[in-house]
Amino acid sequence: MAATVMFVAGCLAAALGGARPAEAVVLINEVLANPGGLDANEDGTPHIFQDEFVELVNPSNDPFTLTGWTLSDGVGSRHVFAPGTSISAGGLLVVFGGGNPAAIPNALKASTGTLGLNNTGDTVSLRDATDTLIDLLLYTAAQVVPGESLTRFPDALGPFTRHLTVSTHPFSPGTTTDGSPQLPTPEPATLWLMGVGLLGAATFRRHRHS
Ligand SMILES: [Ca+2]
Ligand SMILES: [Ca+2]
Repeated sequence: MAATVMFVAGCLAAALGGARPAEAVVLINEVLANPGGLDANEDGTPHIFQDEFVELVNPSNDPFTLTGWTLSDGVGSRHVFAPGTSISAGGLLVVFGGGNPAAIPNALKASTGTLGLNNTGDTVSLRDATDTLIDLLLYTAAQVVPGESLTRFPDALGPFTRHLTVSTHPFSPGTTTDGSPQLPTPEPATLWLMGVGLLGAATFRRHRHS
């Protein structure tokens, strides 16, 4: 019986290890401060300010509405999220400095017309509608590589790292580092592992009683 308990516990631990924290709030997930002549918003025009972006991620299992939330650089507020702006469960949302990011999934343009991300270092902060700080990225000039973003890896969970160290692409606005529109969903694996655990326990019991 002890072996059965340990087997099931191990499966549950493995399943929980890959689960998203249900209580997590929206986070800053990726920042491109220096587009480096690349057309990150895919509007056909490389632009030193318009192609800057800040990507957010919602690691929770429920959609989240960002009404009145703000994105700021070291100077002040650069974007206010319009009423009803939502980010899906496990989804991403990206704010570009400007241009026409129509080809990018879940993309917006900064409401002030710029994100103002300095190449020499800056702070990017996400605040809720009551101006409470939710997430902050402080980067230095040494971390800014032209044409390459800083991204959390794994998406939503890990620390910030250079995008090309975890991907063959220099950035991934609106998607995870591997190009998915959603964070990986642990539910099917969780159910599968729990199923294996229960099957294992049932088999073990049958053998004991036979
Ligand atoms: Ca562009
Ligand atoms: Ca991304």
